Amino acid sequence: MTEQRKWRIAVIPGDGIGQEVVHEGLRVLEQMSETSGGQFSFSFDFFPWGCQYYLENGRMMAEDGLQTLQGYDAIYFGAVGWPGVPDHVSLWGLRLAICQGFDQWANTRPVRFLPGIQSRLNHPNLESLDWIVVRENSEGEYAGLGGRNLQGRGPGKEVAIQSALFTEEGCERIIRYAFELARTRKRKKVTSVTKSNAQQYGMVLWDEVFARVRKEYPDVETEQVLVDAMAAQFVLKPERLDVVVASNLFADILSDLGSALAGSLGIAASANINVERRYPSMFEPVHGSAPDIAGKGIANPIGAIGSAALMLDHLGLHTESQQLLQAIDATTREGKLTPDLGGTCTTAEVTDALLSNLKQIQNSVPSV
Ligand code: GGG
Repeated sequence: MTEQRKWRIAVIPGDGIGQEVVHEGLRVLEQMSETSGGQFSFSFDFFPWGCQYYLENGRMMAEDGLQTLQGYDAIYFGAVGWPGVPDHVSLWGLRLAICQGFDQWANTRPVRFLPGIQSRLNHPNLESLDWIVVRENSEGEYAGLGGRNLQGRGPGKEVAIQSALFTEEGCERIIRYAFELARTRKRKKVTSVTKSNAQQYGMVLWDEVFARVRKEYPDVETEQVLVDAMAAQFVLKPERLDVVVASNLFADILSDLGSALAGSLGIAASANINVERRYPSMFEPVHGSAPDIAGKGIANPIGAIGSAALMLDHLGLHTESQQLLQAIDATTREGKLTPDLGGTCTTAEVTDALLSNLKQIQNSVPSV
């Protein structure tokens, strides 16, 4: 464990089911701190930012929001987006403002096939599947470069340009991150995903950087695949996957596919990392605010709780992070599932079961 024992966490539940699942993640973190016997603790400060805040204040977060968040050890985030506020306004005003403002350039999204969950894949060895999507999180198609013009020419004449930004530095740091991550894993393989046959500037640059960096990692197997073929590989040859690195947009889409194949978007966790630790990193479930089920008490808390496990790992609580992942596995294994996974449990019932599994796991570990 690291020296630091008390962490200040900024909590932004955001919109819709973000509120519900973050509440569950906090229950887990609170129990962990209580059962640590004073070894570590968290203090949580809540920020009411999101679409309701926008409707009341004309902005998604406080004007000095980034300055305020800067002082925290980590950010625990729910979801953003709600009918009545255009999606691009809510996304850019909150999630992207934080990810880009804090240069959280590495977005890791593990795809885990959990026991007791019916996968959409017909695969003989589902529990052996385990891959992680590494999303470039600072530029690419999300650079926000472009504009709309020529409205003055009259109806039907408008033009919109949306440019993707690929910098050599941006490509290199995320590709290197993927290689370093692969080195910590059993399979030690990095698959780089682009569409460089069609995107002949930015993605060719990405491919060239990948070809250069891979030479420094002769111990890591590599593969370069076009995004369309990669989508097929997710479904048809998932055992070939280990670390999959891709641009902002491609990795977003592929990671949704991965978690849907694993059973539901509700189980997918993610970490937005400022690798240099100049700024706080942010941990959030991959899923959005899900207005269709918000307020019903049936949202799946596993994505948010898994994100809390990623946060623990980032803070140096590696054993606790592993224990939490084991508790997630134990809970799905015993069939404590929300309706998105074919179960009948409420959000709170899944967390109740998980908290009790976590206690058992912690008690079975001899203390040192
Ligand atoms: N917790 C993730 C979240 O709220 N996502 C909302 C969303 O629409 N994200 C799109 C993106 O970040 O690419």
